[in-house]
Amino acid sequence: MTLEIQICWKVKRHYYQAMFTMIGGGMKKLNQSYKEMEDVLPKDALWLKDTVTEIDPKKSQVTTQKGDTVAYDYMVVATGIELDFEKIPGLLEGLKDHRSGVCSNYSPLYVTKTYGCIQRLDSGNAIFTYPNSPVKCAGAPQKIAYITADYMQRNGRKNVKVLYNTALPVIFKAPKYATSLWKVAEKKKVKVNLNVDLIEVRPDKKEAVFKSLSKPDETFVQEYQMLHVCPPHRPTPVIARNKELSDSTGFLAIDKGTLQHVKYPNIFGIGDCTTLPTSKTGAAVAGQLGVLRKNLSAAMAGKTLTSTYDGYTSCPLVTGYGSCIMAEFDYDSNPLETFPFDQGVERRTMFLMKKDVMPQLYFNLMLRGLWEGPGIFRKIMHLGLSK
Ligand code: UQ1
Repeated sequence: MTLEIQICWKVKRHYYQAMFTMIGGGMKKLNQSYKEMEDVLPKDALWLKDTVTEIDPKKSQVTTQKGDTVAYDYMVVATGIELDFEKIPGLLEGLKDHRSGVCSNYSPLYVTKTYGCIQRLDSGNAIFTYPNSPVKCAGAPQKIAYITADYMQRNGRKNVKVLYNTALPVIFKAPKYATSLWKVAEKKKVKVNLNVDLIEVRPDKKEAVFKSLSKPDETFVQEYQMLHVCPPHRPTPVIARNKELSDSTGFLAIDKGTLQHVKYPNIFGIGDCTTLPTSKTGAAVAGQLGVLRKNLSAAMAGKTLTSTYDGYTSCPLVTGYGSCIMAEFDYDSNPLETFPFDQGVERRTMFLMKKDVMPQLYFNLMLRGLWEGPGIFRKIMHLGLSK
């Protein structure tokens, strides 16, 4: 049997989005975060420079924007998640205006604006928001708050007040790291407001409007000098409107252990487009890769699927210029730490891992299929004593 792999994706640049926080903090440049798509795709796969507009799982075929029909025997869906800047009135207007103080590390279009906002900030409120929707890299909205607070402390700018306004009822999903982050916030004088959702930006007045999620009828207005927004996210329409493939949330309905579609055994899913109940990160994708490789191969060989994803995800929580808490946890938010020391404390080594090692690991190993997450190292470092 010959195996033909087709990749259907129109975008010409491939970004390592995990670097965007570092770009926002002025520690990396945008041109370090991407490579041209043709340089990262496997040479022996056929690249269709097109977009899938419809999937017909009953016929095992997809339709593309150019109007072609492409049949498949097996399909891996990796359509990611979309940013919904439009959902918040005034946000795009603020982002597009260079002097507005409104920025977002979430898009390559705006990430280069953030560091200028930090550098110019000398008084007033710096507000950082987390929306009322699933997001990619759930730590990113607060990492940039700590980086900004650190910049203010290092430069003696005492008149700046840093606020982290999150729609979530917790500072972080995994309790172990939540405890650490409350301490970081206190030390860095970052005021954390839970259960508050950004609903409008008024760039002309430099005002942000929030809704209280615990008291739904209540809204309040805060002035800002700097406003960093994590926009609401939405599932990709090609999956969300396909009721055969998605669940009620609009994400690809796959088995949380095997990564196989719940109705169509010749479809698998990976990453942000799926219903996998874990934090959406690049590290989670790394953890899913090995399971996908083994189970897809088994399915293609007509064998039973034996590999199970445990929900592994990791979030390098950068807490300033030189410190990082390396959170790693599973579906149940239990720590799954790689290193034989407590990763719940801020460390310079973990900061250097995040800044210098991870991009290399990603571009040189993971994109070549040679990195399936640190699980194997975790076992070696713990010498089989723990998980
Ligand atoms: C990881 O595997 C990974 O993929 C290359 C990242 O980039 C998105 C990460 O940020 C992290 C933290 C991991 C996990 C690896 C280790 C060694 C903790």
